[in-house]
Amino acid sequence: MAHLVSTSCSLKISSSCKPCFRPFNQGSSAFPTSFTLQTSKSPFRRLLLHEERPQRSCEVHASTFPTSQEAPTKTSSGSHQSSHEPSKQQRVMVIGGDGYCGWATALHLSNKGYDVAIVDSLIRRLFDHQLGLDSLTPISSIHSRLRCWKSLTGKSIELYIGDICDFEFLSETFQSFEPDAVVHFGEQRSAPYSMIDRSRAVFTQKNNVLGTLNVLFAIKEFREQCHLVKLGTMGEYGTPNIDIEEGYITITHNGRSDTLPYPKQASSFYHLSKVHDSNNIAFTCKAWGIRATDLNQGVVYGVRTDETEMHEELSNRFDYDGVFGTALNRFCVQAAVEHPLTVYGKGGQTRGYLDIRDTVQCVELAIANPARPGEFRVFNQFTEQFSVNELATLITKAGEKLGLNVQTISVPNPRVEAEEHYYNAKHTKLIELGLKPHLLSDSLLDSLLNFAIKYKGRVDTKQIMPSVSWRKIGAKTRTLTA
Ligand code: NAD
Ligand code: USQ
Repeated sequence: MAHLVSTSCSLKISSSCKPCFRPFNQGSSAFPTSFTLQTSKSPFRRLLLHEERPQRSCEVHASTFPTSQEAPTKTSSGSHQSSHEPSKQQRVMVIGGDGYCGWATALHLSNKGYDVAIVDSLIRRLFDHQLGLDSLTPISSIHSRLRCWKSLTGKSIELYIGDICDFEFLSETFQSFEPDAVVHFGEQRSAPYSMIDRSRAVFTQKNNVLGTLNVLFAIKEFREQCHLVKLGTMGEYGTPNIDIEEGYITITHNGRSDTLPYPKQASSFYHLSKVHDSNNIAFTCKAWGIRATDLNQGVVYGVRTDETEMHEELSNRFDYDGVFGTALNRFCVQAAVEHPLTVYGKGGQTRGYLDIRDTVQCVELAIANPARPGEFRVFNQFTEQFSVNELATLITKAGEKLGLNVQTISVPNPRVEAEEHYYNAKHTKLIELGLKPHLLSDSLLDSLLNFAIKYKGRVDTKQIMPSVSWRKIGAKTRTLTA
């Protein structure tokens, strides 16, 4: 069923003018995910924005390590290249490479000498159209972005437009590109989006869980040695009243001990989709010897990276709305337009945060130091913890320095979450691999605020307040209006 969705009063998308879709799945009534232009039957699926490379010989690998216990005992970092320079032209497929984290990562890896392909259905751009949202920064089409990158650097990034839930598309993509590593960002990643109504909840879990399952099957079928670097989330753990470990915890119970997956207490249908992904990946590592790294990422902030800075056509997206915008980025934009900072509830909600420049660094480190066959490796990917109140205080101070009048309001919390809680999450494994964090400093906040001020003319203030309530979610398809 199609959604009639708009968060702006002026735009109502009716079924007569909605884009033409191919159903998500035969017989499925869930959210439509691909344009007819992009179906697996399309001969134009692989867009030739790159020079054709010579035919490579097919690598065949036997499956010899069915469980993590049986895998070789060398350390992950010791058994493979550990420098930042790929020793050979490693081929990295970036799924979700048109999105916020994926775009910055694809450029970074290309710049570092990896051979990169982007796989993306462009559905994120469609969500914006449907909900009447827009990035703070103007973003170019993926085709213009890649042309610009090629003309600036001489480096080609291959582009495969399609939905990874379509296994035929994904298999052809795998066979054509032959990745050594797959970085999987390609999911519906907004907790509020997943809580709009039943159909968005169903869509989120189908898109994310089945997409990831397809990636696992594609690796098993076509590239058994390929390393999966999967973007998970710190939100999988929830906010337990004990320290959060990196993936696993050793428990002694009734006199016996075991190291077990850390308990998961996700608090949205989106965050739950990540838990299901993690379970599926862990199982296939054991069963098929897949090598995987689950990057449990915290909330990302910032927009510039060395590569996106090179040209405005390469600009990354910057979401500030109540559905896709995340806390710190939203607060910067709110301060820039002198909208009160929207602290939900008591504001004691504490999370791990990281600069987008560290996202790209972490992914590169994970690729350069791959998991062993059969290993399901979990890294907590963030650099600092803040409560929402702490973020509001930091932005208020930084805003005042720039002459802005920054106020804070407590908005009734649209989510169901602890507003005052213990939070201490470990995050040492990426540092051990060499991560050099960009910590949130006054100068960084200044530059983020100045960036938001530069584009403040593009802000639609009607999109700032939250419009999705965890408690009011219903079965009926909702049309959001501002
Ligand atoms: P984004 O929405 O900007 O990008 C996701 C991209 O994936 C989009 O370009 C979208 O079109 C594509 N995509 C979605 N479903 C697809 C499918 N079935 N087939 C092909 N392409 C598909 O999101 P983001 O902020 O870049 O997040 C990327 C990943 O990182 C997500 O998995 C998210 O859960 C995770 N993450 C993000 C943050 C954050 O703060 N942004 C924090 C922690 C984890
Ligand atoms: N919050 C506010 N005011 C706002 C926005 C958010 O108080 O205006 C609060 C939220 O209630 C929450 C916290 O800030 O307690 C973080 O919310 P968020 O919207 O910044 O982040 P979240 O919904 O958790 O999701 C984002 C990404 C998601 C990723 C997650 C990492 O959208 O893809 O998985 O961050 S984590 O939070 O570690 O799970």
